[in-house]
Amino acid sequence: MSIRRILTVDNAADLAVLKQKSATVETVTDDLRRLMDDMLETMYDAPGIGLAAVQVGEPIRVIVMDLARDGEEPAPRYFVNPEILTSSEETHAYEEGCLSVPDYYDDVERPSKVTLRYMNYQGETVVEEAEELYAVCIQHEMDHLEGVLFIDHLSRLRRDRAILKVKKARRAA
Ligand code: K1U
Ligand code: ZN
Repeated sequence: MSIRRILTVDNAADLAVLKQKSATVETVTDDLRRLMDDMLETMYDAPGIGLAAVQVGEPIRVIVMDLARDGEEPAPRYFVNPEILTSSEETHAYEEGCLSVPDYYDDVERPSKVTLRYMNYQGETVVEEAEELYAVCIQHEMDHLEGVLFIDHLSRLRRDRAILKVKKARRAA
């Protein structure tokens, strides 16, 4: 397993990749499982609670996630070709972050509950409901598969301010 570099919005070449729409995966192979293992290790190292393959430069429809809290057993989840089947009318605002927009957090409003279908690590099809942080995180990660960042849900002013903040932090580092 290896830790991959996470693409960030302050780098023009990285941003061009992050804005790409990710391609559908044909089958869950050992190569794909190796990528998912690397993604999980990269996410734990960051640290974060979710990661889309495009964030490590692989624009394919794959996501990893672990919502276990400090002190709980790790609970890795793997999503291949996830689709949202239903979304609740009810919405909820949550202060989101993104490893591709380091150290910037802002409120995004999304449906509170979604039903999703995906293939897991074994390539089995799963249909399940997501709510609370799981619903927030899967919608955030699925936006990545469409080339959408959480800051794209903000006003132009707040989005530009976020990118400027990341660029300034990078220059100061
Ligand atoms: O970049 C990403 O897509 C990962 C992102 C996921 C996410 C967080 C919050 C709301 C929606 C989606 C992150 O993991 S940002 C870092 C973070 O939230 C976190 C880091 C350490 C401990 C706990 C949370
Ligand atoms: Zn993100």
